[in-house]
Amino acid sequence: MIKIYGTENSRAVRPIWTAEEMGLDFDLEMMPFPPRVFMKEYLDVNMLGTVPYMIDGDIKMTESVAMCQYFVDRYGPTDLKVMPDEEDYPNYLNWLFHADATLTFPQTVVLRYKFQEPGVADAAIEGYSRWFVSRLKLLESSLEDRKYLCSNRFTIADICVSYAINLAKSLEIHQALKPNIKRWTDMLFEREAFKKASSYKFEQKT
Ligand SMILES: N[C@@H](CCC(=O)N[C@@H](CS)C(=O)NCC(=O)O)C(=O)O
Repeated sequence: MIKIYGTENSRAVRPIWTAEEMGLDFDLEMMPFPPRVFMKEYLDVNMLGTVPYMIDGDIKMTESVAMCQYFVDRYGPTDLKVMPDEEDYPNYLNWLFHADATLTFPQTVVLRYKFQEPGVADAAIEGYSRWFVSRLKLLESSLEDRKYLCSNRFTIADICVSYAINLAKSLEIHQALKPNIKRWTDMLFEREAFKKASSYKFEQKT
């Protein structure tokens, strides 16, 4: 049985959403955030203390986008995956990497200095928020003439990239909701599997 460790509103939404879309059976452990502070025993499971973390038999993974790729590759066939012989395959790969290497990277600085260490580096909040918004150019212009990012259908590229917009809402970076991005995420976040993936909460044991 697949086991996923997560926290609310974290990148864990990506593999959970993918698993829900595919109807996979999985066991989910929701924790308080950040688990390395509020659930120290989690460091015995994942030494990095980050979420998500996924275990499937002997397989252990720490990267949310890679988990989505693993699910569609290992447990497909599914339309959520773009095949190497499809025209949009290079775009699919590019979006999967773009999701973190370009988009969520500046957001993590905002998260840290806005909510975790307020007062330590206030200038970084504004600077990295602006930098993030300027990095949305490619996404906004790509969505000008298409409903989904790749192959005219919903894929894990949409799941992985839209997490950055979900996070922007939590970080109160309202400028991220450019017209095409807003239309696209309004549609994606209405999916039942997304609503279910976002509904899982940590419950304190009494
Ligand atoms: N590359 C990892 C990043 C994981 C990551 O940094 N997750 C954040 C939450 S979205 C986290 O665990 N932060 C808490 C911490 O670093 O202690 C992924 O995409 O899964």
